Order: sequence, then structure tokens, then C-alpha cells
Amino acid sequence: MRSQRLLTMTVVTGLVLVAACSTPSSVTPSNVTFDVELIEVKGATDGLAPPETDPKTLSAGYGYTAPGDFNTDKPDQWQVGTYMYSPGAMSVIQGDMVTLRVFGVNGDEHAMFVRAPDGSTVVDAFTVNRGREVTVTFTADQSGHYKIVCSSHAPTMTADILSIPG
Ligand SMILES: [Cu+2]
Repeated sequence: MRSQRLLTMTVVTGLVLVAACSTPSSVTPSNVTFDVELIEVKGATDGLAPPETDPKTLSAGYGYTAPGDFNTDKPDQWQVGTYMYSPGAMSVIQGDMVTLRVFGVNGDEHAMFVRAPDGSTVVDAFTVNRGREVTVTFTADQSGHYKIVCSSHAPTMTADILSIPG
């Protein structure tokens, strides 16, 4: 009887310890740095009909060179492209001091800013030119999605920084 009670107490204690250990622990905000490249990707084909809508009318970030203009040796060939951030999605802990080291690879000029989840601007307009690195910082004091926006190539050239409560 006594050993059965001891066994029961041991099992209960073990379950309490397991429950305590599986409870998520909080994460302390810290300093995080992301290296973000401004790049352009392109694709060409002569195996598909050209798009009915010129992609450039959909976004200033899209490029399009129509059949006949792209390759005179292959009159059916056409090319499409887009500017993008690499990486395009990042995550931080709410409260992190975020540093973005932004480097321009493709595109002569990108006019950028960073928008907070509540719509306010946390990094005012700055410009990144090809071959230049610009560093900006902000504190991610809100939870939700921060957006790095390129006004030059709107609306599609954006990156997302998800701020997760610690
Ligand atoms: Cu851009």
C-alpha cells in the first residue's frame, strides 16, 4: 500500500515536471541583422503565347520585352522579369532591434521605406542604388507584419518581416 502511494506520487510529480518543461518559455528581444539584396529575375520563352496583358501595366516592378523586340533571331521569343527582395520573408521577436543591410544588385535605384503593422512608417524614405549598401535600423515594438516597400517598383516589390510576440 505504501509503495503504491509512493509510486503514485512519483508519477504525479513526473507529470507536473513534464507539463512545466513543455510550457513555452519567453524569448528575450535582442539585436538582429538581415542582409537584404535587391535583385531582378528574368525568364524567356518562345514556347508560350505572349501574355494578353502587358505585365508592366500590373506593376512597375515587372519587366516585359515583347516578341520581336527581345530576340531578332527568334521572333516568337519574349521575356518577363521582376524586381524582388532576397530574402523576401523574415521573422523577428517583438522588441528586437532590427538592422537591415540593404545592397543594390539589380536596378539603378530603389526608393524604399519600412512600414509597421499599424501602417505607420518606422524607417523614412531612403534610396539604394546599384552597388551601394545602405544600413537602416528600427525597433520592432509591434507584433504583426512589417513591410519593406520599394516605391519605385510598386506594388510588387515588397518584403515581409513577421514580428512574433516573445
Ligand atoms: Cu525597387
